[in-house]
Amino acid sequence: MAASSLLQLAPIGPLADRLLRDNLGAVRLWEEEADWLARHGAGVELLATSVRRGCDAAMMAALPQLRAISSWGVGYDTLDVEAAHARGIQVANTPDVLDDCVADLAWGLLIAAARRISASDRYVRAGEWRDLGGFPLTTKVSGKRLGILGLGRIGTAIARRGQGFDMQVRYNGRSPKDVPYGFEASLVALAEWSDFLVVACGGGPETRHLVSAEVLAALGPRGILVNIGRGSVVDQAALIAALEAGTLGGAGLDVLQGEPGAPTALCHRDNVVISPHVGSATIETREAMEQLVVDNLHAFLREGRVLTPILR
Ligand code: 8YV
Repeated sequence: MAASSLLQLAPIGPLADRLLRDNLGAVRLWEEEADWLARHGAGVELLATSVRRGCDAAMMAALPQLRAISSWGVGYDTLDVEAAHARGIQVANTPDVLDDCVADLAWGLLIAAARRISASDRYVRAGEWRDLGGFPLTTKVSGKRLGILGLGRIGTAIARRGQGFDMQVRYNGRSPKDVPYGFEASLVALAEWSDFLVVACGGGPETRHLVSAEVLAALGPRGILVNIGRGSVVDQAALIAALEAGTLGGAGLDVLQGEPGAPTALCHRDNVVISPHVGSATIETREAMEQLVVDNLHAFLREGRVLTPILR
């Protein structure tokens, strides 16, 4: 393979960056001259990118010989998969290896929001435990009803953990699956039934604002929303309005519209817990994701097929 055949659009992580350069001769676009694409784009056959950097149709058009894209991250809302498939370009993401960590964080946020762990931690640190006495009562988690929007790999890992908390689990998604959890064809009906509604679907136009004002109203003043999918799935203005009106009980959010950063209207609320999009952000999982970016390219070079293709 010629050295210029593999193009890396942006840094991915220390392991992937090193292996892509040392073992696969990747050209790092961000270290090249501004006209590198125009001069060498025609020779690029393989592309490494990430869900953060993405790859749009314009980039693909600049790479007429492109055959495979290997992207870091399970999400593909920033990749034009349709444009790639229309040209027969295989696109790989990094599923499976992050399921456990994202599901763990969903549960962390769910419990933190219900039991107000962050608020009670602030209470202790501010000396209020000593000065004011006991913390206000919070909401029980075990034995409640768990609704999941998007029962893919991550949603399933969240559901499995729900059994350890003696929860009933139902879900909503594109279609019912052969699973031991009830399917609710309507998201409003699922929200009405749920004590906790966890968003575990991907982003993009298909899922934009699925969690609407109506869904939040159905979840209700004792209901808690958790989002570890994408900020775009939730109508954030409606979420803020519902929290302000007290028509929603609380929220645990790893992803937000307009991230990085969070609106003050969410930051100052004790019934909201926010983490900075860290679902997969553990040493072990990030390493596995980076390795899979590299393995997908090796598999394509060896067998003409990436290991974990996005099938649409
Ligand atoms: C990343 C993710 O943490 O894989 C994804 O799609 O959302 C996460 O694993 C995120 O993309 C970091 O920016």
